[in-house]
Amino acid sequence: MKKEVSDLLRIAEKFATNGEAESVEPHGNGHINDTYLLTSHQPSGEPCRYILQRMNHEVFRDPAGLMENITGVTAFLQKKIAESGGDPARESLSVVPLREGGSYWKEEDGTFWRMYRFVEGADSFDLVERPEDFYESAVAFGHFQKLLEEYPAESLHETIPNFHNTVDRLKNFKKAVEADSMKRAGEVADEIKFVLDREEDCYVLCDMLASGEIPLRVTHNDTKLNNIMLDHKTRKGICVIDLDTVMPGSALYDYGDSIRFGANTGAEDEKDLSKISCDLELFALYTKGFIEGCGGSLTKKEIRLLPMGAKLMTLECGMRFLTDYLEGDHYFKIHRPEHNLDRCRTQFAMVKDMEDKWDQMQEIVEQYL
Ligand code: ADP
Ligand code: GN1
Ligand code: MG
Repeated sequence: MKKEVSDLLRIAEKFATNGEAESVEPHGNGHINDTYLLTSHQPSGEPCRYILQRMNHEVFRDPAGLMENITGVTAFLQKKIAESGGDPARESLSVVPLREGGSYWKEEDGTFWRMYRFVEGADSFDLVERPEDFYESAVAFGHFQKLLEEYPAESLHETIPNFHNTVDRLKNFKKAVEADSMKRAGEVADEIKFVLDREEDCYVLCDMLASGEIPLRVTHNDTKLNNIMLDHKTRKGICVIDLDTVMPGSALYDYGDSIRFGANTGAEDEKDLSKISCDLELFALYTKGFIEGCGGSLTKKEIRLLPMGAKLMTLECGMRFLTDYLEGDHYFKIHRPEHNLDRCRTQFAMVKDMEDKWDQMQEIVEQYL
């Protein structure tokens, strides 16, 4: 479903950009949407940049509901940021509307498109280059959640039902093993066993949310490092992006997913598993930043459960990569044949390392109780 540049420019023209769209090229390393950088020139000659995205409507079944969430959340954030003296145009995503009105464009071929203003003077990272960056991302993700504390959760569409319901993910994983549609289960027997040996863990957060022991909050749910823009000058987390999964969830999801990705000493798709481990210094830095960013809103129970959040988000993500591999790689974008299997293996190696370091992880979080 790849589009020609001429088509992309034609689609871009539907949106209320400044000036005429001039060039468009693929951008970023997201696994879900097709992302392009669009440059236009204003009459003054000044370039102006935008993000043009094809929303993955196989993953997000209700693009209209998704965009309603995003326009609602960004408007809410912009108001809050302005009230506290910040710059709403840089510190929040801004949706560029269609010239004819509306927040997204539906092509005749059934694809869905949207546009954001490009957050200038900032970068997103696929690996932690400097520990301070990881700390700043934690402050920003924590603060993001704090800002959304009063957002009317009931108005949010559930863009992917049961997104971080680990029990439901386990059920789907077992179905994929059972069906074995690609005849791949035999070669990944060790990975399947890894999950089944940890079946009980999958219930921990779901049960606590159901019993009210930990609160349901409005959370981001996809807090990997490349979903935050760090300011070039200040290196602060200036803007949280990729708001497709903002939904009711647990603070432990946001915390855990960041640790899963950013505290790993290797890349998410590293083939050499000896490079994979949970860096405890990064773990401690992120913990400090996230608790600070949340501004006192985390309960003691949540703080105590932070290591469990990290472990479960990592196990869940590995299970999702493995499920996709067993089902024939339909969900996550892959760039080589066993990409999802490689990704699954790094996640499980990270889980194993966290289990070995469990007491130290617990000690790190306990100083905040
Ligand atoms: P996906 O859901 O596929 O991960 P994202 O919305 O995260 O898509 O976009 C992919 C990448 O594009 C991001 O990691 C980031 O580098 C870049 N990006 C997205 N939105 C913006 C924006 N408004 N300004 C600058 N860069 C952006
Ligand atoms: C996807 O969209 P992106 O690339 O930021 C996925 C996350 C996974 C992540 C693994 C909507 O995130 O849940 O944790 O890949 N997003 C969706 O890298 O499924
Ligand atoms: Mg992303």
